Amino acid sequence: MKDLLISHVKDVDGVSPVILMKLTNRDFEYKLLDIYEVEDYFNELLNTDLSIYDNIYVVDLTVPEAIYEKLDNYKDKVKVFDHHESHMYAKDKDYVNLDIKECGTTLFYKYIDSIYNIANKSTDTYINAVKDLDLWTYKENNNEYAKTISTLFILYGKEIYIDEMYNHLKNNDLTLTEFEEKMIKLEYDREKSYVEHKVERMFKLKLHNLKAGLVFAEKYRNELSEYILDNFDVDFAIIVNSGGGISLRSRDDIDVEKIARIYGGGGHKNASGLPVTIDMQKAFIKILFEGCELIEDK
Ligand SMILES: [Mn+2]
Repeated sequence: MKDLLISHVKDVDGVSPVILMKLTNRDFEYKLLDIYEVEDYFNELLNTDLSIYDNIYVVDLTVPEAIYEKLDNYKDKVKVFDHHESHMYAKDKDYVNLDIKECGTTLFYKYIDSIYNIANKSTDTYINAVKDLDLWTYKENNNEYAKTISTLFILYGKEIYIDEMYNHLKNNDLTLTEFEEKMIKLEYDREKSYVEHKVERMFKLKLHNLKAGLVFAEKYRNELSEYILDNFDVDFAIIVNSGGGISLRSRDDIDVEKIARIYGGGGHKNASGLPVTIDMQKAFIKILFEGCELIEDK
């Protein structure tokens, strides 16, 4: 028998549970999903034979309310671990572990370690870095290693990142290889020039009585946000990746989760996001090419 892990595809907090599962030596499958895929995936999954799984773990994803109606039938094998405010409606279910002060990976780690004893010095350091990265507290906590894993994730992509980090953790040795050191150095240089270039075209706007600095960018949303918050008189930063999503970042008491919610998103007080929907992209195309006609068949 095997386990099934379903987690978030987008970031280090979403993929790290895969690494933790590997450390247990259990036979398992995993599926990494983007937010907009969750509902369809579960509807399909719940129509298949789930008796092949001992355990089904869902991490760092908000499960839609309608899905819970069906998921309740499998509560002996399903466990959910999440930290999104938008998920709080499920907090009373005994197979759901929600805590907005943690991240998906830390919640899952505590549970998995209590059964399989995977903890060592490196896993503890690693898990803390994931949390500081995901909750955007690495700067105030001076957690350099959080920045390192963020860069490695960008450089390796998710599959290689999972393998490489698994090796580091299994060997209880987080020392970077010479190759990693070199790549990270190159990446920092590239990041610096990217950020400086992008903020040259920052837009400043007033939104719900707060001032925001907005840039269009495909990557380095955290680094760009930091730069904007450090160097401009704004309350929060908005990074628009028109092919992906919109990230909102703030510090201290500025609550961007509230703002994200108004526009159909969610997340955490200092780090939230909202989707760029297909309808928004269509509207954008129509602004770019006035008078064009969108053809629905590809
Ligand atoms: Mn997360």
